[in-house]
Amino acid sequence: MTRLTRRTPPMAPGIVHLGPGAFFRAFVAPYTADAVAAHGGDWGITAVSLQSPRARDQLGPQGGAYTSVTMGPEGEEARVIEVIQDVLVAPEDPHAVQQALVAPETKIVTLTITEKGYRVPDLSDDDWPRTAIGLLVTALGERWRLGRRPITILSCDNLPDNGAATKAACLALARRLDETFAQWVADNIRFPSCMVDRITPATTQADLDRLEAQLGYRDEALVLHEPFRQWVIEDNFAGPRPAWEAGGAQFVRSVGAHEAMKLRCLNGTHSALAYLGYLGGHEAISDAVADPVYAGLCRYLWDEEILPSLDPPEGEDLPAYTAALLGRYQNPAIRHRTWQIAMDGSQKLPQRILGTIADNLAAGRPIAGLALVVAGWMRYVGGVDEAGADIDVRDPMAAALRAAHTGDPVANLLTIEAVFEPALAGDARFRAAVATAYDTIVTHGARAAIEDLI
Ligand code: CS2
Repeated sequence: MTRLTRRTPPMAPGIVHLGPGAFFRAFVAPYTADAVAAHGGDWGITAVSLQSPRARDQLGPQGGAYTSVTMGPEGEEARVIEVIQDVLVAPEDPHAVQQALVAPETKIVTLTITEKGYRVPDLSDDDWPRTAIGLLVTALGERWRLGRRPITILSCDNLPDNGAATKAACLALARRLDETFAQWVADNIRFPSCMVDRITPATTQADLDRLEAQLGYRDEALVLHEPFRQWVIEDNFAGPRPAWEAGGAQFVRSVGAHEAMKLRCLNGTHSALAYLGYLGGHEAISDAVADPVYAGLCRYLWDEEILPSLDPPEGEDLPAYTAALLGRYQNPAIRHRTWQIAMDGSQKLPQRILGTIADNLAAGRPIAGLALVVAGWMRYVGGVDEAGADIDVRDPMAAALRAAHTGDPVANLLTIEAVFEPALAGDARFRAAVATAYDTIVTHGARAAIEDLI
């Protein structure tokens, strides 16, 4: 079968993107294609892989072209996206990456590097220039020395205040290098926050084979995603930007309320379904919510514990938002594995679950449901499922999490300050709720523990 190849001429580059995985291909790139289709502009994307050569091996032979497949309950729709102009692999060619970041035509750097990608590297670590923050700050230093125009760095990861978090990480490193430079970064580089949303499961080999038969060509870089997408962006750019509103992006003064709604309602229940669903034997989100107990868990968490913690963002109706979310989870065409969402829980729990718990405790509201999610995570990271089989726990802290499973795992895990703030970990109501939930899961199983709750 023939391989997909690019049909349109190259576009002049304007964006460098770090982390060209499935979410980028299902989200930032299609929005950019919409912007260019509607309003033109030199917004070709230079994609940079920070670790593996996979994206380059997939996209390179296709000239950067790939297919974005919308998977709806009523069928599929394929669209070829051709905004990626080049794919670089940072460990292989750090010089080319720096050149792209420093190039005068680069106006925006977009990031999908996952929660753990924002770590501030240690200068005593030889590897620091190869981390995401190291690459960015090195390039900003070069732009500063050369008097190049300021750029915008747009984080598209699921972190609260992702712009401020990126700025803080870059400034922390820049200050260690040169105070004057750090001040230039603070004064000139813009770091807008944004809320991103589109459910995008990892593409499997079986997906590639099935779509090849349907499309009539082979596409190694293809991505599958749900029809829904939402991008709310703080209107804070250092220079020109693509007309992403052509694809429906909203530009607003402040995205905090949107971010909290999405992280707590969607990602919070996603993590709940990931840990408790995996333990209950559910492979995918759609399988879990087909079980009334797990759908009931989502409704319980939203109605009793999450919505009361939120200020509704302008233009959003929270009960309608969560009702639509359940519909999105039920989409049978999307097989989003609980195991995939369970990854990196130590990096995800604080903004998805623990902040809501802290707010509820402060306001005297209930926390039993969210405490059950924390207990589900604790049970999961022990690395053994309810049938006694090993769980492949993927987490930067996996070894420490596993090691905590001797004696009193709940008490041990609560001492990990990178996950649990001491004030929360020390709250007797929280400790008791998590300990009770953990015992119920261990004794009766995750599903029975949910039935008990709802
Ligand atoms: C998921 C998210 O993998 C995960 O942790 O919760 O990737 C989720 O699918 C997206 O945030 C949806 O926008």
